[in-house]
Amino acid sequence: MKKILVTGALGQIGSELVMKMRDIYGSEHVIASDIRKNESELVQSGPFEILDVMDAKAMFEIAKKYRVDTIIHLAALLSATAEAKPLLAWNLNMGGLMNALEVARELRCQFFTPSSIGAFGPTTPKDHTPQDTIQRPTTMYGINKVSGELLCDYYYYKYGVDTRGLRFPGLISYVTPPGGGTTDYAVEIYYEAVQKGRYTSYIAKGTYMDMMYMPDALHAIIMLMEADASRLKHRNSFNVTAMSVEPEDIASEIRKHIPEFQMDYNVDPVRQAIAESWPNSLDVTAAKEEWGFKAEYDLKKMTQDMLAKLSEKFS
Ligand code: AKB
Repeated sequence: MKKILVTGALGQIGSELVMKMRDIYGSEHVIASDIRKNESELVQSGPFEILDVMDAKAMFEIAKKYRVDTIIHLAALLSATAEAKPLLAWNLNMGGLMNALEVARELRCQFFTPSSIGAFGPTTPKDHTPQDTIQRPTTMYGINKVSGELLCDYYYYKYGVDTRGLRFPGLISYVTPPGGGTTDYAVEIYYEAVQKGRYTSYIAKGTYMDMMYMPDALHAIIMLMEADASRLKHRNSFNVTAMSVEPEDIASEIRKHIPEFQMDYNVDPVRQAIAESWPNSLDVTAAKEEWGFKAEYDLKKMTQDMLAKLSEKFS
């Protein structure tokens, strides 16, 4: 049975991934860690350690103490925050990743860290963006993600560390809101539709970006980590997505359930520029062929579920 250390466990992905992995592998087999602690079920339901990923020694000690054989490294700043604090982003996103890879190398752990659609840039083909293509991002976050992909491949080729990764699109969930991302609007729109019946979008009408519902993202991480290594031609990182949407697409889908829902725009130039530098839609052929990626939720199914779950949450 795997013994897994998750960094950034209280974040948007970690807070759901830890619970799902505890169901699959057993509570004692999934060690959650984050720079802070809270009163959530995650902290109560299994091992939890306070860990600043910049502290290499502390990370090594925790991994050794629990004899982990898998590291899921999630602690990182998202795109808009990274753009506002580029130096901190470089230090945390790259320093944390390097520390985690070193622990994986020393303790012979399997390794996962997410990349992003942010790893692409304005010179990348925008539609059906291929798996292997131009990656010249113009954001600090994107530079971190491309460097991270290369670094993870380097640890695989040079040291034989079993590194695997996914290029995530915007992830939508009703459990833990994201913070500081460019695609966050696609989560906020559902919260505000349910709570206020209206939303002001900071991303302009007609701006397409890829999105995916959290259950599909969690399933994809687990499938990739369980995939037969001999089938993997790529490692870091696989394109994955479930839908390519713009704000009006989400608004129209919401109106099928909340007909009075209204949306207007107050475009944020910083996040709009980031969005425009990213692809409209990714090609996921490599993920399908090499480890059977499949998303269950399209915009319609995701909207039904998001609105039902949020209505329950705020009733
Ligand atoms: C962000 O918007 O920064 C993230 C991402 C697409 O990587 N959600």
